[in-house]
Amino acid sequence: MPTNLPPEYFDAEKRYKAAESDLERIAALEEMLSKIPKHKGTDKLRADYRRRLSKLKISAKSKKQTGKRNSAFRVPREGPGQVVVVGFSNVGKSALVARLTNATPEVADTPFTTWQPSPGMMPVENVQIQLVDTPPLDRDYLEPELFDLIRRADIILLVVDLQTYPLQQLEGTVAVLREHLIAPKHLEAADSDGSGLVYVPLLVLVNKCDGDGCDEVFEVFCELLEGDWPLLAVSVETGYNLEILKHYIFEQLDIVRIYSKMPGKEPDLETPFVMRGRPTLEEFASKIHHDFYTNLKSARVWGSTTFDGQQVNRDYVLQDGDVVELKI
Ligand SMILES: Nc1nc2c(ncn2[C@@H]2O[C@H](COP(=O)(O)OP(=O)(O)OP(=O)(O)O)[C@@H](O)[C@H]2O)c(=O)[nH]1
Ligand SMILES: [Mg+2]
Repeated sequence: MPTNLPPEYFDAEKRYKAAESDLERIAALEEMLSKIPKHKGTDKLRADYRRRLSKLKISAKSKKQTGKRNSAFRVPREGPGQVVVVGFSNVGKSALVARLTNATPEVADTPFTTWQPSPGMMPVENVQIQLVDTPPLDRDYLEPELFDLIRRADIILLVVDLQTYPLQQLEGTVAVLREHLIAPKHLEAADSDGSGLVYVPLLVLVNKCDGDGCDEVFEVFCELLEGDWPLLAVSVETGYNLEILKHYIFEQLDIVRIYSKMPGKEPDLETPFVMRGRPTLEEFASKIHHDFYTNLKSARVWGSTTFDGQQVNRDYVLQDGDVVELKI
């Protein structure tokens, strides 16, 4: 055993020995490998570990194929939209979800910390939007179900680290997504070979925009970037631009908040019914209760495009902030 191994190697080795699953063993072994200095004296050790790693990966894959599907990768939707945070390792995905939501995913400066998706709810204005942290996409073995989750996302937040080759990270992440038939929505019109692809709205978050000279580095990044990308420089650490991010997500989801009112009573303006797009009165009624949908006699609306208490039809298109009184 070479004597010049760093302490991080031994931490990873401890995790390897304590691991209870192949996936944990793979993560620990990958980290051990990345911590071994590359020189002649370590050639044999590294080759031996690589062999062990590939055996483990084959075993993990075959177990996956025969075993039952991994339910941790099926994240039930909550709230008006599911926003999935993706990117390479160590870019700050978990830190972002931990900062903006009630979830507490592990944040660490060692690579490959996150193993499973974990959702949290992010308050924006008076609604809660779901953000989902995910394992890094630069891992050798990736759960196919991870891509099902990303494919169904309402918005993908693609995080890169401004301080570590952000351009390569962006290209690399987009390439991994594309291999799994996921592409950014804004490229759809120009895509000449888009057969089979699912286009998902995507925002690039250029994280770790803190520290000396980060504005200039961000400028250079933008200059080198080809094409028009929706992107936002942020710092999870300092909170820079995170309010803008929250409102961007809110706008992108096209959220419409409707407040219901009982006849003769004041509306409850604290807790809206949250819908998206251009919901009709009928759709709102069915969201409240099936009886309202089937037996609706009349409805009145207080809102920006109506006069107070105006009677409306079932096909009236509701606006954000409308107060609705249903009668059955
Ligand atoms: N300077 C700086 N460091 C940050 C920022 N955001 C996250 N970090 C640090 O970056 C490291 C990695 O953060 P994580 O949130 O664990 O990264 P991740 O993308 O979830 O990593 P994986 O789970 O391995 O995919 C941690 O040490 C964080 O404290 C930031 O805005 N600025
Ligand atoms: Mg993480």
